[in-house]
Amino acid sequence: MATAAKDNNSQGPIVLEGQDPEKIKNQLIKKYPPKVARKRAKQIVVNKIEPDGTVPAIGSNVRTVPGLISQRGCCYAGCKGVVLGPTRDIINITHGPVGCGFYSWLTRRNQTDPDSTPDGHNFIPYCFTTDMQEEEIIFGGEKKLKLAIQEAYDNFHPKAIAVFSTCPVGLIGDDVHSVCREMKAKLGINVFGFSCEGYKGVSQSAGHHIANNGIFKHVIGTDDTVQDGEFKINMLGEYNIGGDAFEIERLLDLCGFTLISTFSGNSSIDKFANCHTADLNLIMCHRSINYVAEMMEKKYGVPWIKVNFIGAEATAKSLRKMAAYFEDHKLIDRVEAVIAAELPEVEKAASRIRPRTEGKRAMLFVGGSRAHHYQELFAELGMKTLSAGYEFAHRDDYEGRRVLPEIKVDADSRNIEELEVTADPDKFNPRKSPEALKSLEDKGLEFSGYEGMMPEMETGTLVIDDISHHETEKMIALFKPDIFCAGIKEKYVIQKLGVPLKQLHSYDYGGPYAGFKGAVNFYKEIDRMVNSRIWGYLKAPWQKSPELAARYGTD
Ligand code: CFM
Repeated sequence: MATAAKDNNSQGPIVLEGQDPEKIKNQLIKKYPPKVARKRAKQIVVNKIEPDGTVPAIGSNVRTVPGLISQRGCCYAGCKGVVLGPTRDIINITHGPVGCGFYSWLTRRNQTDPDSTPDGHNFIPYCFTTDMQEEEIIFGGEKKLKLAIQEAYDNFHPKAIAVFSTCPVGLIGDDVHSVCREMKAKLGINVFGFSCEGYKGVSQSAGHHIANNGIFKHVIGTDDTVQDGEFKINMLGEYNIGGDAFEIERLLDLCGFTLISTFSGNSSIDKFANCHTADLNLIMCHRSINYVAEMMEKKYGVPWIKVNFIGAEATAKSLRKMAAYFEDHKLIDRVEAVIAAELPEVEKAASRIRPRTEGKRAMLFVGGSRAHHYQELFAELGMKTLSAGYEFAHRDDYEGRRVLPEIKVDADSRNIEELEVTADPDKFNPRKSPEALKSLEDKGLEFSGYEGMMPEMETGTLVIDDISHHETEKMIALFKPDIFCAGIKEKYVIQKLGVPLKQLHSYDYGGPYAGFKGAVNFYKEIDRMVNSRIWGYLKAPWQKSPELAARYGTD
């Protein structure tokens, strides 16, 4: 299989394609006013792996400078769209003007399988909103919200209704939580609200935290039914974009794991309620859901490990880690058998495609996980990551969780509630003794750990947090990468510069890219994109050699 990018660190500092990365950094910020340049300089870092494995500190999770064109989204998007949106049987009502509901309607490609819940509920295709008008902005929107909850209940009889606040709701002071409590008592179903106004926090990351808190307070641990099955796990931070969760579920099933709940790809509310009965939490996207894992460990005693199902090697490694945790020989053998059966097809595809992709260069600027995870797939194709960054991740996602104690809490983060969580007097049940955990750790299984993106990138690469449009254009002009990974807002601007853009949020209608079958899909897609001749035809013929010449009559 391919060598992972981190092996190259042993070669010592590698300068960005013969160019001094510090000079590149200066070029990116040169045009900014001095104050802005100083701020951006903290968020643009030349990667350097020290002998002890540490990396430089990077500025992140701070406000975007007004006027810079950012890739970021808002707090409401992180709460309603990202974390709760993929659950098919909760009715998610946007309390706000119609635009917020409309523009968050079916724009994220989280898939779901309604046939796997008995009642077949699937509300994802609907858009529910209170459609606030001037009248509500002036006189308050609580009455309209009550009516909306009632109407949604009467029409659909869901198991749960969640309410998401948009900016004006916070500004006028509607108390969505008391409305939800009242309607919960009236209707006899779970109704809960989120104060996830768009302006809270500096990005959608704040919305993740608010969503994690809400789901922990209102749903997790409310159903103690013990399910049949062995090796019970939850998958946290897998949102089934392009069918990724389906491929992961296929593998888990083949290996013999019992998936209690996924947060929140292909999920239903009943699974969330019951997830505290699992014996291990797996974190796929650390940024969006680490709070749930931490809180579940404290309250119920479920340990967590970091996994990654993006990349064939990473998938095999994650399955092995999971099997090691349960210390069951039959499970370990079955996992090995699944890996042995699945890998040949992946290796065949990689060896066929790799000669065409070897040495090509990628740049990845995506939310809070994928800019890291997808470097694995590019490495498997022999491609090099020149530069990468997150839109909204925190220092621990860049530098590893070891820096958590150093992270200063600023006013924006203080704005987000930190739940006080303690062991549940009845339901706390440590799944392994401290000695058993220690002995697994001694064998190389790391608990509650994530080493972050930068330690896995080469020394000398550029790590750019919350990249601006200006910096993006500069990077393209300076390096003309073979592929740029970002989202729909960036796609056509960058393609007009002659560089193919792979959407790593929505996958451009493709996917799945997780697991073994997903890796093969990705290899084929990247081969098609980086080797297309279309990019060479970008200059119109008349731009290269004009056939007509003219003179002004007055000359
Ligand atoms: Fe996690 Fe995500 Fe991501 Fe994210 Fe997102 Fe997404 Fe993303 Mo778009 S939860 S941090 S808030 S992996 S929607 S599925 S692709 S920015 S890198």
